Amino acid sequence: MAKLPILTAPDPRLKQKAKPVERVDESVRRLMDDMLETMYAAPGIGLAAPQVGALKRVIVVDVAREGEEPQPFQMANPELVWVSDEDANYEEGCLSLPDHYGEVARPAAIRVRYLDAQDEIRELQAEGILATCIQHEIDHLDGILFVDHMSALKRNMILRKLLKAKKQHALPAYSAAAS
Ligand code: GNR
Ligand code: NI
Repeated sequence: MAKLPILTAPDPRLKQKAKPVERVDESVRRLMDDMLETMYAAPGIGLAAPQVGALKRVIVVDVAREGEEPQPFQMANPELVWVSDEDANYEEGCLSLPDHYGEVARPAAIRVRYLDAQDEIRELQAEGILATCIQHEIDHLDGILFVDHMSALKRNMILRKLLKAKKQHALPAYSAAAS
């Protein structure tokens, strides 16, 4: 397995729509395994393939807490086949928006259909943080970040800060000379 670099916003690759996987073959399984390793190392509770620069509809999730039995899910082509009328609010974070958090309302319970690592069709009913995390990851496959669910004011504030941090990181000599 290999730990992969995680893209941070703003990055055009995080705004693109990912392509469905035709079949979960050895290369998709390797991507799923690398993504789980990357997610655990971050650490995070979910990761979508576009966050590691792969524009494929693949996500991994594990919302088990430290000390609990791990509960990893590896999903290709995840699709919501049912969502509850009731919404739930969670304070969300994202490995591609480091150090920024915001409250997002999403359906409280979902049913997701997907291909597992063995290329078998499965369905999972989820609620709580698992339901929120799966929806957050499916959003990534459509180029949507959690800040896109917030007001333009909050979104732009966060994105401006990330852009500034990125410029300072990329051009330390220039920034120092310019300031
Ligand atoms: O690690 C993560 N935590 C999190 C918390 C609340 C709602 C969603 C998430 S997912 C995030 C990892 C990530 O960026 N996945 O795309
Ligand atoms: Ni995210």
